[in-house]
Amino acid sequence: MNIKSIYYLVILLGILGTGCQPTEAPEAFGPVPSENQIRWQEMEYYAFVHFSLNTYTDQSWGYGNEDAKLFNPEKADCRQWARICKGAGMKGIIITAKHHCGFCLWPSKYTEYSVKNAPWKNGQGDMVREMADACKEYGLKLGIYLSPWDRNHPDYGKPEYITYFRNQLTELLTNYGEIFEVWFDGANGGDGYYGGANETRKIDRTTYYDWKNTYAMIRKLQPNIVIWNDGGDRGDLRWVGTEEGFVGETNWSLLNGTGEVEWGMLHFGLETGNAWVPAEVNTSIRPEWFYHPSEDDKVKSVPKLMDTYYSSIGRNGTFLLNFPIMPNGLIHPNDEKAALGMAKAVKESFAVNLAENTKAEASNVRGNAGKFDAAKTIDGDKESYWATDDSVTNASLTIDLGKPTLFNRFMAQEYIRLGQRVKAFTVEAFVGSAWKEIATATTIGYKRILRFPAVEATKVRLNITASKSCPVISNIGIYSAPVFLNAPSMARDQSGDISITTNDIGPVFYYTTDRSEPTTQSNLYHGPFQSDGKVEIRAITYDPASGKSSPVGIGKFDISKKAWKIVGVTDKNAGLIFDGNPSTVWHQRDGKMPMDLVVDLGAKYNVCGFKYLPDQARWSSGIITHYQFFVSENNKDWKLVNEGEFSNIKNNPLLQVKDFTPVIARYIKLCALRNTSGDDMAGYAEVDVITE
Ligand code: FUL
Repeated sequence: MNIKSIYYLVILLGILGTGCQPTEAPEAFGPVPSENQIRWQEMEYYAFVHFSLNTYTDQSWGYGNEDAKLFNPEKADCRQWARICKGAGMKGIIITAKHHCGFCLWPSKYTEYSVKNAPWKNGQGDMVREMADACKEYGLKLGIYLSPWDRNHPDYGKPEYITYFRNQLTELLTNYGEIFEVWFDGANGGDGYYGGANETRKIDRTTYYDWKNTYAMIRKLQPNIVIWNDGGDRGDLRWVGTEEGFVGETNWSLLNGTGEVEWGMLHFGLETGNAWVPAEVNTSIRPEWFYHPSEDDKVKSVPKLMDTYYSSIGRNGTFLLNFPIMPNGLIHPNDEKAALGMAKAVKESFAVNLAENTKAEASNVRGNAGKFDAAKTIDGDKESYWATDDSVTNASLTIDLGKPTLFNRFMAQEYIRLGQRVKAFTVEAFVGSAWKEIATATTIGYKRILRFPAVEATKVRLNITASKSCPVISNIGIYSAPVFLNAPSMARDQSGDISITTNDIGPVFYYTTDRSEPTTQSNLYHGPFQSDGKVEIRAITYDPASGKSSPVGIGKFDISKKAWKIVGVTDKNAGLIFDGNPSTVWHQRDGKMPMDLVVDLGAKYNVCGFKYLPDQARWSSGIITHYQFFVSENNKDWKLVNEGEFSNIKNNPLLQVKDFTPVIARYIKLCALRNTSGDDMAGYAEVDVITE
């Protein structure tokens, strides 16, 4: 190149650099998502289906010795599942190819414990294949749940099992087309059948599975996959520390790539994390993961599902909603109705983005070529964004709605390809002639949706008050969503007082005591009211302002606890286990495991079951996992009437309900054999009995 051409090149670069003022996009800040993680995050909402031998035994976790012959879903129809999921607005389905019991829904070459030895289709069936075909037909993606813990396999705990596990993974990731997500549950080691050994096997979850090599194998077989793992090694996605269906309001898509993960890190992410590990919120449409007929009337209502929507997708997570499949192989109509009801509510809520076709202005815009200006947040293009100069970490963006507009939702999205940046923001509305703060929040991430009481305003202002680096916002939405009231909750204390509560602000309650459907003509609730013995209260929440009412909430109470006493315990706090309040707890600590809780019911009853609600605090101590339950008429001669495990109680601390053949008893004894913390403590939020 001669001197002259160098001269012209310099001039040209000068023009490009200053004359047209093109501005470089901001540089990525901190960890960023992979293409697979972005594709997954944009799915937002997808399904789990739980189906296995548990479906036929009414269990949560199979022991591994259940008979494969039980599996006979005479109406099995994966197309029904896919049709419902599609109608519900979901983008994929993850099937429990193998749960902890070890039974395989596909005819694996490596075990006899599978559909090939079940009567279903004379052993010729393959549920994973049918699921894959149905997903294809309905335009859904397929995901696989393969439990690392296998309570059936004789080699579980030995190195040979890892080969078996990888062989199964290879079958699943090779023979069924593209798999978008693979799910490795963290429940691990413990007692099981293990090929007849019937023993307890402990493994070190940080080393046993050698995840590093398994991951490499997975990525080779399925280059577009994301890996979910709450076990030792970090996958591509993280659990949020609860199965109740919500992630923290502050939610960083970051974690450290190695090292121990505490509950708080799962729930809120880690602001300083060095790896992109976004949150997936998994929950079931019923309390449990597998189908139990007793839960047919416990399917989550549309308002409850909408709450979960806002607490997952609305908080920078994805939403993985489970359908338990019935023994006949179908999704129950109640579950279908709820899921489709939620889809309708989502559609209605976000049908019209009131920010579109309005004007947007920002306090600072990167460069002056219009490439990163405020209008990019309302142009409907997810690849364009508003960005400020590098040095700016707080800035505001104003949307001029042009006329007084009523709204109650605000949505913002960061352009996460450049990292997650925003640490805090507020939203203001221009009401009349003044700005009014309507919401304050922390992180945004891929998507954040805020809910607030409806406000009528001409302008809306997003103030980013703290950001790790210059903010990069790709989308803003303003919506007027219909409001759904939650069914009220009911509790009865030991004195017999029943109280009705809800999280919704402002409404009133109407209730009945004769099992009739409550209406606004029923009893108006003025505060706790007295009751005795068995009662069933049905109640609705009613909002006089909108004239809307909630679905019906049902509170069923058994015999009165007025005369109940804990035998041999002087600690005054012990009474908290009968106070009807799930958030108060008593820990019994003055003894060694096994530990007995003896209750005098004050009179003889025909007892046919008991209920145990564990401490509801996250990962608390003393949650009973294995128990025996005895009854007595005289506090001397005891009869064992029920024993077993409270499966999955650590991750999902639900009310445990156990039934047995009716027996006359005045005294009951719940014997805690083992707990989640391996120490000498038993914690109880509530204990109750079921009588005939
Ligand atoms: C849990 C398992 O133990 C449950 O049975 C269920 O599969 C759920 C999705 O993960 O931890």
